[in-house]
Amino acid sequence: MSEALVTVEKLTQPAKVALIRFNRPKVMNALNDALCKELEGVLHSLDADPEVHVIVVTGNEKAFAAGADIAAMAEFTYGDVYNQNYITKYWEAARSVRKPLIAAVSGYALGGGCEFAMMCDIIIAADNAKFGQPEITIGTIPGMGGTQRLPRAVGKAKAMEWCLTGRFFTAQEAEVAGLVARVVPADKLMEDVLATAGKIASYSLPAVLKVKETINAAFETTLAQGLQFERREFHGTFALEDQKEGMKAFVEKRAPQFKHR
Ligand code: CO8
Repeated sequence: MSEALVTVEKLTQPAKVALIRFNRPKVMNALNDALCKELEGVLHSLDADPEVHVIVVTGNEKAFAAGADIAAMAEFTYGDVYNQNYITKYWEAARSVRKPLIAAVSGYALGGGCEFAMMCDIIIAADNAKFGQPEITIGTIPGMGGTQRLPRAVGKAKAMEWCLTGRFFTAQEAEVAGLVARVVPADKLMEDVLATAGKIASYSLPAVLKVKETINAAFETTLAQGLQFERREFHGTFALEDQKEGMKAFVEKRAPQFKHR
């Protein structure tokens, strides 16, 4: 049997956290169709798994993912990509995940690799990480959201410069620009990411899901609609047992015991 292109572990420490790793080390985790299909299945099943509250995605020390598999893509015709709904076919799965997705980025996150990291909810980068949208250097353009999510994250000036020149940018530049939540020493990346994932997983799951949904609404709505949505969801938390428990525990000066309902 061939080796899995993405590996999955459900961790016990921290609890309720799943760790996905891209596993094509010989080609810098280039994203071919087979890998994308496996990832789609894994994301669907972890999102539906009640034992998992937070999903971490990572690569290896050298590469998170160096983009779409260029050797495979080189042969595609317009008819192939259009008829097969290339990219949309597998990557809508990531967009529909309701649980928090954390990208732990070490090494290269280029093209589709950078774009997948941007689909995640939090990016934590090792200090050796290199991001980039180098599609222009191979005669194409970002196709997995780079031209849309990058300007939303870092503004037009940097998005234009990075997409038009294809220049790789460092973890530090990414942090200053607001693309990544935090930069940490490479040898501490997983420790830091798993501590973050564990903290989120320790909270009430419905409250966590509502935070993700309401923040994402900020990118799809007017301010007035977004505020109204937030207010309704905030009111909605008062129907949760976990809100009662969380506030009661604060008043009683003890740790809350969330039941995720
Ligand atoms: N696709 C296929 N193979 C790759 C890719 C890639 N994206 N990146 C690296 N490899 C392969 C190399 O060909 C090489 O293979 P081999 O050992 O057989 O020669 C191996 O990985 C190691 O790479 P290098 O020898 O080049 O290692 P270096 O350390 O010299 O350089 C780099 C590393 C900088 C990452 C370099 O390999 C590179 O520039 N890679 C291409 C980066 C790129 O242009 N990415 C964008 C691709 S286009 C894209 O992502 C479109 C997005 C929309 C679609 C997404 C759908 C999934």
